[in-house]
Amino acid sequence: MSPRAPFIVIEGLDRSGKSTQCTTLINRLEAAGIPAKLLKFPDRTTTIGQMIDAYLKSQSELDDHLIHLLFSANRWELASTIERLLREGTVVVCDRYAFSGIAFSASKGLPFEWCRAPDVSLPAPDLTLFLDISPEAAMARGGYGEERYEKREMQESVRRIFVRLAEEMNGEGMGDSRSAWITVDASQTMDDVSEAMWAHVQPMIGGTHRPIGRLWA
Ligand code: Z5A
Ligand code: MG
Repeated sequence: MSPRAPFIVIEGLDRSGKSTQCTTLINRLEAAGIPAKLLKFPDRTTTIGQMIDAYLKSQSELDDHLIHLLFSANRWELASTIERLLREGTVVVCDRYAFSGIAFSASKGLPFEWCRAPDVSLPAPDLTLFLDISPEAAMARGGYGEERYEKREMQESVRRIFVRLAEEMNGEGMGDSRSAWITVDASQTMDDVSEAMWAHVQPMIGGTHRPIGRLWA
């Protein structure tokens, strides 16, 4: 049986350069002749995604629990597509995933385990690259402050929860859903960040015979 492609998630704080680096990574994979697909969460194009978009732009108000469930539902909308692509041999690169879901909602005060529950059993990434940057350095970058979560206290709390998730993902007790979580210093130049990421992606591009994992299951 031919190997399946790896599932790579890019996470990080706001303005850490996730979208920039996802595009660079996809271009690099395609230039090497490797089929690759970029997905982004929230996917604002679906009906659920449009509700999330209106909420993020403060055009609508939703209960904190409800918006959390919509973010998760937005991932489940694409779960079977992710699995199909991986089995077909297409590397899936995902701009944010369930970790953002937990980090942002728990920062608003919702219980951590309640936040995790709806994402349990989603396809698990084989590699999560976490772009780490201080909230101060992120704020100095373009576009900061236009959406509702782009406030300093929120970003500091989000960062603490990402650190907790990182420890868990690399820890014992994750069973089959254990996957590598690598923290990358996102305050470097764009080229240095993409080189640091490539060093972890390149060894995976031949594919894997490991079954697709289930997140936290
Ligand atoms: N959210 C949630 O609550 N629950 C969930 O389940 C999910 C998300 C999935 C929107 O996300 C919000 O949804 C987000 C989390 C919440 N909350 N907030 N705030 P989004 O992913 O759509 O957000 P975005 O609008 O794409 O912004 P971003 O992701 O925060 O930015 P980024 O992708 O990390 O950065 P970038 O766009 O690549 O770069 C930002 C700027 O910095 C740009 O001008 C670049 O040219 C510059 N840049 C990038 N890299 C560098 C370096 N290395 N040096 C200097 N300048 C750089
Ligand atoms: Mg982005």
